[in-house]
Amino acid sequence: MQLRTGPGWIRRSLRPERPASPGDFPAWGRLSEGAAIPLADSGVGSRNVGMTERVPLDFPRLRDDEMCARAGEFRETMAQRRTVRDFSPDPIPEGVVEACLEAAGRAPSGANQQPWHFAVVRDAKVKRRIREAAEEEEREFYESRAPQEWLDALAHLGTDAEKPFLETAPALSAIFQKNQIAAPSGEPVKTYYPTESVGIATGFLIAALHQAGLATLTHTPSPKKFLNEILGRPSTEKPVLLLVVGFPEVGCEVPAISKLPWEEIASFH
Ligand code: IYR
Repeated sequence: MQLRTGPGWIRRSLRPERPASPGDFPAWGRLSEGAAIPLADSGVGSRNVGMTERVPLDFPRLRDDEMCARAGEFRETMAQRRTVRDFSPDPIPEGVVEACLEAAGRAPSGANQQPWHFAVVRDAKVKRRIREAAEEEEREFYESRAPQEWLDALAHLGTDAEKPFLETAPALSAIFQKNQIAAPSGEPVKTYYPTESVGIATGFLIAALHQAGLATLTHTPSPKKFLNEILGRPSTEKPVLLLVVGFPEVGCEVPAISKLPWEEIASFH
């Protein structure tokens, strides 16, 4: 049984509640043969208070060859990911973004505080307001705020203050970082490693959207406080970035950039 102990806080009773099999309880899904994972807010992963119950870990141990195959397949999938700036207005099938957000919400976080909020915008009028506010910031950035060194570093991307994709793309996800959350008493408590946690969850989200067949752009107008106002988010939440989500425009081109070989980004000790 779940006990609500305060706004957004859930405490699990100490009696384990595992379903007999994944099919017996719709909130549980199959990760792979024999591995049941809780998908919805079943208490596992929510904001527990105090020491929680322990449950056995479902961890399917793969054969060595399958591990290699899967690692290679994921590498190929991720190698296909490109940041897109020209979006088609094609709508995203129902449920895709929602499932990807659920995947993002499975990211690890400091003290499992899950210090993130993803505000998804699909309404044309709200997208327009965001575009107008973002372009105002961007004009200042490109005309005066950005040092020449920064503009030089960006030159190869061909970006400017015009952000039509903020209206063309079918969805935007504004990602907010919570530097504090409410304790069961209602008192604000500090979150730990919120920047790292939100970065990891954002990575999960980008990977999930990509493997679901969607393109993204990590857009970072600066400053972004206008997002709190337009989306009605509290001032305690820091807007981190705007993820633009959709399909590339037909004939979309991307800069011919390359990624460093893995030998250059990793070392073994
Ligand atoms: N926010 C600006 C500038 C910009 C900054 C970085 I760092 C980029 O990788 C790309 C663009 C813009 O969105 O145009």
